Amino acid sequence: SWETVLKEKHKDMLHLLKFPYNGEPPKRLVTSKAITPNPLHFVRNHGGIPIIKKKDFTFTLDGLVANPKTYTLDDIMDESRFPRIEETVTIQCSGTRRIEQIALYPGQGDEVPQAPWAEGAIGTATYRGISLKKLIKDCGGLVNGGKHLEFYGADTYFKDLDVLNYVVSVPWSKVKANEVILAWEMNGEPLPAIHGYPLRVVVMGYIGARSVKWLYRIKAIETPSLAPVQSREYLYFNQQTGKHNQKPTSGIQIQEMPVSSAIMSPWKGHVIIHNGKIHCKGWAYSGGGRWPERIELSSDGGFSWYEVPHEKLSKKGQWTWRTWEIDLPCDVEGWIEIVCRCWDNSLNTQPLTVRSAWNWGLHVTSSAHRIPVYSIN
Ligand code: MTE
Ligand code: MO
Repeated sequence: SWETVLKEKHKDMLHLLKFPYNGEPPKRLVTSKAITPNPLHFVRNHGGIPIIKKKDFTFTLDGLVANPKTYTLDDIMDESRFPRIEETVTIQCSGTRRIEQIALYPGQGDEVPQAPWAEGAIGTATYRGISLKKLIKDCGGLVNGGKHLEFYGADTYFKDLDVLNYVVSVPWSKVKANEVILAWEMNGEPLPAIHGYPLRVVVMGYIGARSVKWLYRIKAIETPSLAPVQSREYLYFNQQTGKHNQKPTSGIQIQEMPVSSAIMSPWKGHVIIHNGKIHCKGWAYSGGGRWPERIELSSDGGFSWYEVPHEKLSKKGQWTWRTWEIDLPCDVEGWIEIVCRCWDNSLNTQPLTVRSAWNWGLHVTSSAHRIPVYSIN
């Protein structure tokens, strides 16, 4: 599986964890393109990387559907049965920018839970596949109270003392809206093994955790999945919940990410020589089909804000991030704090401090991004 990492990923990927493999692109490359090249797309795994041959692959749709069926990849790709769709989608892990919450974590140093993601646990690709809705129809539709679709990944991981497959679910309403794709192609290439070859789910506008890789089964069920990834991980707790009183019922299942953004250049601690302007670049994203409408930067810690000019924003898309650049006016010397915040098309914006969004589990670090830098003249 390490060979797969070396073969498929860019040589400068930051390997956060070797097993299960978790990696993100280095800061200077996160926003080098509005569509992330495959070798630079972040990778989030809970277990190993299954190597599945196309000829050995079958996939079953069962549970609360009228006629459960098993398909080969050729069946799924048969254009006379299922129209193909192509969609550019940003996948963001709800752990993105977790390092900023870790910095405030009381157990820092000894037991930091979860992967220490920086700003690169987000990537954008054009996926080709079919709408899951068509496949449900092909199986005669949902019956007997079927309301959620549970996805099974072929990889396994340890949870407590059990060996489990990766399993999560999404509600039927999401599938019905044609916002769930079964994809075999990523940016014009077959899915890389590390991203789920031969078939993965892509759920538009939901956190990455719902986009199951190495898909081998979909089961129609009545309630959200009871599997641990859905019911015990990826929960958003409140400020009163900690290690002593954590229970799944006190967390909200994270589905759509709120609006967020990140400054990818300059870097924290950089020493800059500026003559009134600092060149900055980064990304902004909002979940649930909302998109970044306005991005603002401050060079004085958030007292005055400048809007990124529209021509410096990448194209708007319902399911995608926007990358941006700005020559940020700066009349501060010495200690400078660059801050970025985004407004989405529903006029949601970001909390101003990490502390105000801090939560047990260290998910959804969506506060305005703050980069302290220094200037010399
Ligand atoms: N699918 C399987 N089978 N196993 C996994 O561990 N991780 C999920 C999701 N799908 C995962 C999975 C999580 S938490 C994220 S953020 C995305 O995959 C990341 O997708 P990527 O690795 O293609 O970037
Ligand atoms: Mo994730």
